[in-house]
Amino acid sequence: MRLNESAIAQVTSEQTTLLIEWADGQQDRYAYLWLRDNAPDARDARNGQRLFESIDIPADIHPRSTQLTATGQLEILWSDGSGPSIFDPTWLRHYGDACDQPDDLFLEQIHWDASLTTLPAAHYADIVERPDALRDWLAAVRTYGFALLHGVPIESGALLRVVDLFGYVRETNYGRYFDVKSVVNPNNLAYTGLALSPHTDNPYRDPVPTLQLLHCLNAVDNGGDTILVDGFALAEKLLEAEPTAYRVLTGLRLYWRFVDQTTNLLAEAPIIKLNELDEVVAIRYNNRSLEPLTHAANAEDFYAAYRAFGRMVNDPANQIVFKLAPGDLFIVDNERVLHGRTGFSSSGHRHLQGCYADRDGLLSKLRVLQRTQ
Ligand code: NM2
Ligand code: OGA
Ligand code: ZN
Repeated sequence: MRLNESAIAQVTSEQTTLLIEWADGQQDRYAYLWLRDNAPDARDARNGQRLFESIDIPADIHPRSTQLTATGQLEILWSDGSGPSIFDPTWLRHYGDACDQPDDLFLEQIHWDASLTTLPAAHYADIVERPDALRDWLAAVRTYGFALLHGVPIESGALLRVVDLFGYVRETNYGRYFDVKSVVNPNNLAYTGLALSPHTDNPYRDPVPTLQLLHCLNAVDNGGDTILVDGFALAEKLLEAEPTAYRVLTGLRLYWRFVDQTTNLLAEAPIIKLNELDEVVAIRYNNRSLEPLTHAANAEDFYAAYRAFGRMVNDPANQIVFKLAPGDLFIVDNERVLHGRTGFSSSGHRHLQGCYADRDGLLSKLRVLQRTQ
């Protein structure tokens, strides 16, 4: 018989912790406060939400008794008269194996550059019909920060049906969705035939939309090619190659703005955002919308760092370039992957439709699909 590593061999009550010795010899300690707070009986069985106020647990809470049930579960009666709390050993073992973050997606984020030749892609009909195909497509968005979709109906608004498969549209001053084509009096350079160097959208919003979709309804032969760049890969390279520039771009407060007749959006954020563990969590990069530096005299360091990052953004070795055909769509994580396009003649009839959505909804859908398959 296989040794069940997450079988409890022995339990010892210590001063403030319970020591569990597992069948494979591993030992783990659990604070009594943690056990009381996270016991199954602390939660409503119908929805899993915690029923009591954690701050009301007596500071000196400890077991009145502990015992192993016939099925190997750990049962605790508590000093304040509460319980029984019945713990599943596999669940306990999971927390014993010091897990740093509750990432239950189990998907590695793979950094890429121009050498990524097989682009993550799926067919619209497949992700509509098959939950496993939808799961794989959403997983690619997590892994690579983007994914392509072929065979989307060439109809106005069809991109909303794609969003409906995993989440919710983020409506903005541009509408629920918007037409990206050359117009006479554009309020945004996206609505011209100009090239757009790789950027993230809407840096002037707080929070920024974390996903963007662009759907091609009509393409032109010359120009209008799509460019994608992995901003997380660039940040990693910058730290390695130019640590001073990295420090400036992670630390310097920058302002971003969008103004038109009815809108005046302003947000403050660095180009590379780090979390408390100094991990890169978001990239914001859009030269069209960057406000003047507030310290006009101290611009040297900023421009040196900006140049270093910008050179990487525009280096073909970091870019993947492809042409969207009518019925193609791509989705990007707008805090990770920069997108852009080459210029095209504004007399042609290139026509994309775009919209924004949010990553939390996509990851929620992905977890639900992982659970049911
Ligand atoms: N549009 C296409 O973030 C930006 O300003 C890029 C956004 C106008 C919604 C363009
Ligand atoms: C945009 C944009 C790219 C394109 O609308 O935000 O970047 O291919 N468009 O037109
Ligand atoms: Zn854009």
